[in-house]
Amino acid sequence: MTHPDPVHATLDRGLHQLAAFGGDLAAHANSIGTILWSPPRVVVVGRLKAGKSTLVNALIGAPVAETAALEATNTVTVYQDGSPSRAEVVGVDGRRHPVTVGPHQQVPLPLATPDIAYVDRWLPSAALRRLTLIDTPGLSTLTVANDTATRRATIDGFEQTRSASIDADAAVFLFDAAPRIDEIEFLSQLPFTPLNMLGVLSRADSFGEGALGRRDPLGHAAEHAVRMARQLSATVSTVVPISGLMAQTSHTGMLTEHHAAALGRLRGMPTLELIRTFDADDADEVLPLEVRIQLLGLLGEYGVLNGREIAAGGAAALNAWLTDRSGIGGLMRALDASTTRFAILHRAHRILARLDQLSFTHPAREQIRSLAAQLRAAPALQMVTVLEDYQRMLRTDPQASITDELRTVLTATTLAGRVGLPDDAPPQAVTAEAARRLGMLQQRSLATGSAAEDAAIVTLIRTYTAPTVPTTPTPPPG
Ligand SMILES: Nc1nc2c(ncn2[C@@H]2O[C@H](COP(=O)(O)OP(=O)(O)OP(=O)(O)O)[C@@H](O)[C@H]2O)c(=O)[nH]1
Ligand SMILES: [Mg+2]
Repeated sequence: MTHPDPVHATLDRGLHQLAAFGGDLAAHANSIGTILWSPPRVVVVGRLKAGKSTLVNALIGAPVAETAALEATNTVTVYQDGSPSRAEVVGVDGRRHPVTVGPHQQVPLPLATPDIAYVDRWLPSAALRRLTLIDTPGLSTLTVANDTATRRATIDGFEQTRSASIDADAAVFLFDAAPRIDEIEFLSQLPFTPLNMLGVLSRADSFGEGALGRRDPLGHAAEHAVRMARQLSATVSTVVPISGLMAQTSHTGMLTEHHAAALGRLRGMPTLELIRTFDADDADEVLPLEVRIQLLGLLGEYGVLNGREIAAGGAAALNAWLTDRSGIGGLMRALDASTTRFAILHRAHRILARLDQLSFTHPAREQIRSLAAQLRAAPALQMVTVLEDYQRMLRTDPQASITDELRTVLTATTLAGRVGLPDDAPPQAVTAEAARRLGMLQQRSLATGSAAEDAAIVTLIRTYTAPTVPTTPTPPPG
């Protein structure tokens, strides 16, 4: 398989070389190759009941993840494209237990939840061909067991116990109120950077005073998301306001003509009378109780209150309105941007780490080590080293100017941007600025504060002296 993206192509060539060393290295190359050629893996994390599973369903386009007001998700589940619909329950001991499960069934668990690392779930889905989605139990100090499952799969499992790790390339962090200190602390332990971690302000349809309040909750949430993005800029790239509920309803085919007709019948009813109707035990002549419950479950208060006019135009119109209001389009765009640009660098980092690991344990260590070094030196993978330095600096000194400088280099799409100048700056100005930055770095290298900073300075000096033109990777085949 060939790929136009230079990062993919370079790694692919490297893995072919690894396979050519012979013996069991062909099998290793194959197993590492699956990391390279599978769709980006996005993990959804956040507080208990923040709406994670609902959002996962919306993104998959099918109601596969259990969502409920009372029941909590209790296993980490990896949703990926594949036929037939099936699952494998992976124990914390690394053993896999295959189970059969229909497309709309819950996965039967052959182990007690504390013994489960995660569940691999396959189902045929076009959406999952582009993106593997990982649902996690909510973070909460009240449900220690579930919380542990998420932490184990996302943090502890990461480099040490590969069998128990979910290996995500990007993360979506969901919150419906200001994140707490312990949540921010959890995020800082995840192996992600603000470049591949996206914030979602969930339940936007009930934000603030909610649907019946004085302000439109969606507008209010959008404003708040801008503030949160500024506040959390050391953690997430952006904050997108979302109504997962409206997105789920409009993206999973749950909404029928019957629902639209029922809602359309309430058009023109004054708000107070509408509230009374939904609260009353004896309003069956207006709408039967079960229909009212269904409508609230599908649309939420906001959708019921504001979707009535549109509903009179039929289910397709109501569905389009829900999609538009839900904010899911904005989230998909942000996800695409972060997975195409930064998840691939993150993935390249994981592949090089696998090679490093292999070089410690394998008899052909010399050959593997020199292959890894050769790959790290390849121009297409120059940014992987910058990313690794950025990750280390985020852990040791997130406020340092070097950390900022690394981020500038990573996010730039032009040579001018890399040295912090506007993209259209003239070449002489770019050269002069690179020289100035080199001088500063050489000064700093005389008195650095940490090993991470030492390494970062070496990388930055290399970046400014032998710049390769930044490329915008194309998305993996889907
Ligand atoms: N109004 C409204 N309700 C939502 C939204 N998203 C989820 N809910 C409701 O909130 C409840 C919990 O949703 P889930 O998706 O199960 O939340 P979760 O984060 O997966 O919960 P845990 O897995 O238990 O941590 C359900 O009753 C959902 O219908 C939303 O955007 N708006
Ligand atoms: Mg859940």
